[in-house]
Amino acid sequence: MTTVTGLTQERRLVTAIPGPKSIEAIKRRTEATSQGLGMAIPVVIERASDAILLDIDGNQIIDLGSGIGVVNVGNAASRVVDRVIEQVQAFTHTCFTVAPYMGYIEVCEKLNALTPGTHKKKSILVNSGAEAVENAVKIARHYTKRAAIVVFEHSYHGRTNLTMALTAKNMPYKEGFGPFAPEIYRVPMPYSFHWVGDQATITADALEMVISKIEKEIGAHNVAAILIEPIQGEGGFIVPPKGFMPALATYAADNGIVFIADEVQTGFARTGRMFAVEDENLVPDMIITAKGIAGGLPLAGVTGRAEIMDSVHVSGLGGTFGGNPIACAAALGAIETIEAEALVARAAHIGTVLGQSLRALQKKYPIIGEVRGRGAMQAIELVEAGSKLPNTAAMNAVVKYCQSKGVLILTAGTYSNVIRFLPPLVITDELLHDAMGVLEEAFASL
Ligand code: PLZ
Repeated sequence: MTTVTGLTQERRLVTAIPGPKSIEAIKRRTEATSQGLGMAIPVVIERASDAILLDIDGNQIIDLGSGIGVVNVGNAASRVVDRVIEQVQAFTHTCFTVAPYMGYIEVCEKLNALTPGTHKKKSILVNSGAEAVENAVKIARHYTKRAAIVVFEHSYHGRTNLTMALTAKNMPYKEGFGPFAPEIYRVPMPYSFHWVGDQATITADALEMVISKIEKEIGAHNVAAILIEPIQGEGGFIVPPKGFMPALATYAADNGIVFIADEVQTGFARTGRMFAVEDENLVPDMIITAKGIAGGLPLAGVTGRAEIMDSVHVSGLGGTFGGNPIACAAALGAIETIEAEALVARAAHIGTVLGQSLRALQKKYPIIGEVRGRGAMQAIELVEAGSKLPNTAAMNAVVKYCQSKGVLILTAGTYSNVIRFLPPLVITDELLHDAMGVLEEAFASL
């Protein structure tokens, strides 16, 4: 694995975290940028390569977040960088709906081929996950001539007005930002850790509740789409019990409802499959991609059945920057990297390594209520020992400790008590073990 920036893949601290240069730079950040923007770690990054971030003080930090599940192929991956340089020298922009170019067409061909299902598919490209979700909803409504959208508890779909309405959690995403878009209906999500019964019972209970809500409170014939994350990301890596999603997809098909999988966080090899829905052989009518699609450049896609995607009139879809040629070149480089470096299998391997370490930790520390996830998308939910009450204080303390030792980890969860692991898929086993060692020290220090 080579990157252009070529940093050695090792953790190395030369100052405290944050170091003096970062402290000065963060003062400028505070002066220049809105406090509405959060910050996971208070260091300023100068370079990055694969799973290592180098800050302006010279510290090398292990990246277990991938910029929220984006640099799956590694930071500054060489195939991405090479193609970007070639493209930026050729041309930077035409607007695809003004004068088309091959990169956009090739990314759509790849999406149509890589997403599940052998039916005829078509795609569009946009700039962000939220914009892709908005377009999927627009297209589903246009196709079905229905308005209602069914979404789930604990879901996250973005920060634009429509996607805030689709997102479940109030703080920090929605507080004070309303009014929200209408015709969004929220239904229960089977969150096994907090529900009662075995997996089969939870699946049956959840399906009964969801379908009853759709039929009694909305009317199935009014529903344009069911929109679901195959594993909920920001909500806390909530994995639905086996059988839940396939049964929903069947219900959707029986009732003329478009079944949409939001694979923004789960997609592009993250879960040990190219797309998480493949785990249950599920074929969604539409699939939303972003984050990992372009190795760090802003790009997102909506891929769906050709008859759905073509139901929109000419010029009904678009946007100035959507599918920018540089982002498309990056996507082709990222997809090539996933294939050439067998990153789907690599994600599964990371899942095994992380899963083993985290379960061993759980045996020693009863505040780890659950270890869950799939592939390189793993999480631990922290509780008050002996209960299922959220332990936000422990989460914050563990994250802070890891940061101070040069390991960047991210949080999540409706109850703000989940630590999530989303490493670049090219991370070495040595770095993973090193990071897990620091995590163990963090729990020991509590
Ligand atoms: N759908 C499933 O995970 C983005 C949000 C980070 P955008 N998740 C990270 C933050 O704090 O804003 C996400 C997602 C799922 C949609 C989105 C939205 O993608 O590219 O951030 O718009």
